[in-house]
This record gives sequence, C-alpha cells and structure tokens, in this order.
Amino acid sequence: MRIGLVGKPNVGKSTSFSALTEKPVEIANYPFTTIDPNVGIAWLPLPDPCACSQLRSKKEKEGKLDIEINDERKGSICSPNSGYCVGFNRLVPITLIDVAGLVPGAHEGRGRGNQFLSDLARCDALIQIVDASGSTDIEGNPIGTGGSTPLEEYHFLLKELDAWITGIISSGWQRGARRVQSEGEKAISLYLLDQLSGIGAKEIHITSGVAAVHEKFPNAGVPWGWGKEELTTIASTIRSELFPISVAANKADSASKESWLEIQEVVKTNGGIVVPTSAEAELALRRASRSGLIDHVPGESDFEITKIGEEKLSNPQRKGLISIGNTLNSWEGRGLIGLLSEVVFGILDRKVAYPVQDESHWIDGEGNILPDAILVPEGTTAKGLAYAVHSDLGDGFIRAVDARTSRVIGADYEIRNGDIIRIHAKN
Ligand SMILES: Nc1nc2c(ncn2[C@@H]2O[C@H](COP(=O)(O)OP(=O)(O)OP(=O)(O)O)[C@@H](O)[C@H]2O)c(=O)[nH]1
Ligand SMILES: [Mg+2]
Repeated sequence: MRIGLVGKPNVGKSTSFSALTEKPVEIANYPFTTIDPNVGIAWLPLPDPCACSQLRSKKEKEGKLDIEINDERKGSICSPNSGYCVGFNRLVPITLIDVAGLVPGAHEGRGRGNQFLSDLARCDALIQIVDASGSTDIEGNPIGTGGSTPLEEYHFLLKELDAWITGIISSGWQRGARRVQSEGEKAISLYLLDQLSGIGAKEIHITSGVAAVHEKFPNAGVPWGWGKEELTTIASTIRSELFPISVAANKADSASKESWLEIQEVVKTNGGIVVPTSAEAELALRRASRSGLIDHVPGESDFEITKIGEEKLSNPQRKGLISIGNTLNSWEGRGLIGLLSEVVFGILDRKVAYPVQDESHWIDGEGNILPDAILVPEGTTAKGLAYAVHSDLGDGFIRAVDARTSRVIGADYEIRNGDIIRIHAKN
C-alpha cells in the first residue's frame, strides 16, 4: 500500500511525512526544500482489534495459554513480522512518498516541472496537503496573509495531474490511434494501456476514459483526429479513478475554520475527504513521545506526561505541549493518522487478512502467531491473497482453509475483513 503526499511547495508535505513516519527530513519555510522524494513507512492501526485477541480468548477458555504473557503488550500474543501489536492494536505498514512541490504550469516546465510525478505513479491514493492559513502564495512563497486558498490549490493540482497524464498519452497518439484502421477499436485501448500501464492503469480505467470521450464529444470523429480536449478528457477520467485525492487542510493552527469548509463539498463529490491538520503540532507530539517525555498514541490529542517528562520538561515546554494537545482537540477528525486511516480503510476500502501456515494454531512454519496482516482490496479472492503473499504461492494455489471455521474454500472465495487463511499450494 502506497500513499503519495502532493501539493504546492511549502505547505507542510515533509512535516506531515515526518510526523507520520518519524523519519527526520528537511523542513523549511521556503519553496522547494524537498527535491528528491522522501520514502518512509507510516504505521497505521487496524480499525478492528487484532485477531490475536480472539486466539487469546480461545486459549484461555481451553486453559492453553501457555505463552509467556508480557504485560507491556497489554494482552497481545501475536508476533508480527512487521510492525507491532499492543493491547490488540495491530499496526500495519503503509509506504508514504513525499515529493517536491508542484506549481501551476509545472507541465510546461515551471518550478521543478512534473517529471517527479512518476514517483507517485504506483500510489494507491494521494493526499494533497494544502495551506489553510493562506500564509503562502500559489508557488509557496511566504507572504504573511492573503495567499492561495485550499480550493485554488486543489483545482490546480487536478489540472496539473491531468496535464501530466495527457502528456504521457499525447506524444504517440496519432500513430497509435491510426492503428484503428487496421486493427479496429481495440487498438486505442491497446495503445493507451501500453502508455499508461506504467502509472498503474488497467483496462477498466482505459475503457472509462474512452467512454467519457464518446459521451462528452459525440461528434469527436476519428480517434486519430482527437485533440487536446479529447485527450484531456481521457486523462482526467483515468486520473480520478486511479488516484483518489483527499486533502489535509494543514497549518489549521493558524487558519480560520471557514478556510477549509469551502473545499469540503468539492472534494467529497470527487470521492475524497478533507481533514484539518497541524503537521507541525503532530510532529512536536511525536518527537516528545519518541524522547519519552510523553505517552501519546498518534491520532489522539490527549497524552500523559511521563516520569521522565516531569523531570525534564521546563514549564514553558510543558505549557506548549498542552496547548498543542488542546489545538488538535478542537478539530474534527483525528489529524494526519486519522486521515490516512480514512483513506486506507474508508475510501480505498481495504480489508485485512491474516495468512497462516497452521490453521489450528494460527501460526507460520516457525511457530509465530499471526505473523502477517495483509491489506487487500474489496473483492480479493483467496487466490488473490495467495498472490499478495508471494507469486509462487499464487501460482501453486490448490485450495485454502478458513482457519476460524476449518472449512475448505476455493480459489474464488472472496476475502472478508479479518479472515485467517491457510493456503495450500504446490511445493
Ligand atoms: N503553522 C504551521 N506551520 C507549518 C505546519 N506544517 C508545516 N509548517 C511549516 O511550513 C513550512 C514548510 O514545511 P515543509 O514540510 O518543509 O513543506 P513542504 O510542503 O514539504 O515544502 P517543499 O518541500 O518546499 O515543497 C515549514 O516552516 C514548517 O515548519 C503547520 O501545521 N502549521
Ligand atoms: Mg518538502
């Protein structure tokens, strides 16, 4: 699962990235601080308790809880291969990509251009960071007040993304589309698929794109005569399906509430959500938590000052942290981590599945309990899950077992959220 952070320069993309991944990166109040993309992992809690909670109850009932219980884990008994699980709160990895800022006209080479957008090509969704405080102009230059609005930033981003995709399909269009004369209509799809598979487009997206042209321009004529408008329509349709966009209305700490209300409706109509955030405040809490000064669960505005914190924090520092907590508390939505969670489990509707090698004990070959929690799209089949684990497992798929019911399931069985699945494969 990959999520890209995009937006104009100087809005807090890298601050958000750092708050979510705990990776230190360059952050500064001028445009184009980031040139090469930052890539890191954000640990996202599953919305439901880890399946190890059920296993624990089962073992307790059967008097078989023979594992040494570590109190620090507040009951969790799984052994995640990646991430961790405390109090049945299981964290799964999400790859985040923080890219250079994008400015209007980037597709014509302005700012840093839009070449770097290819870094976002394989993302499942994008989060646009906008400046809700109006403290920067559309190119990210600090100007105090009266800068660009979130709505302006949103519209120009869509425009640049469309121009980027239009650029990819335009260069060989005439030659590609002329193949219709010898190969029929499917030649267009083949050409588009060839050009756009690099950014993750599948046949279904291509079909919608071409259908949109027929609908919008009934008199478009022969495909090799299609121009900028038709090709932009294809690009825009494909973009909206391929890259759902949600928005972090950032710097909300120095913005009025109205500043993000304006864009909420539009983003929602396009299938995204808007959440007010203060990346800077979240980063401060993360850092304090990492230094052991506070006990803080990302996404929550409340925290407790630890014993170390009581000793080390000066009065102004303590007041500062409390004021940050209060600020975060005053908005709806659980900040950046809440937004990420909404995107992954709401908009992308990801389900979790736990592949195991032993359906009775829910362990892998080495005895690790529920080692993997894999996020899959709605409609993923048992065989699809096998492929998500390893291509060999998918290729050799014979059958699977639902470990909760011990029932044998076939390749076409659709994975439900929380399923624990044992896959039988050749070799
Ligand atoms: N007030 C306020 N300032 C913020 C917030 N988040 C980031 N900033 C500040 O905004 C400036 C830009 O932050 P960056 O994270 O470097 O922004 P960016 O979008 O990555 O910028 P580029 O890499 O140049 O495109 C820095 O001075 C941050 O401290 C926030 O939530 N509130
Ligand atoms: Mg940056």
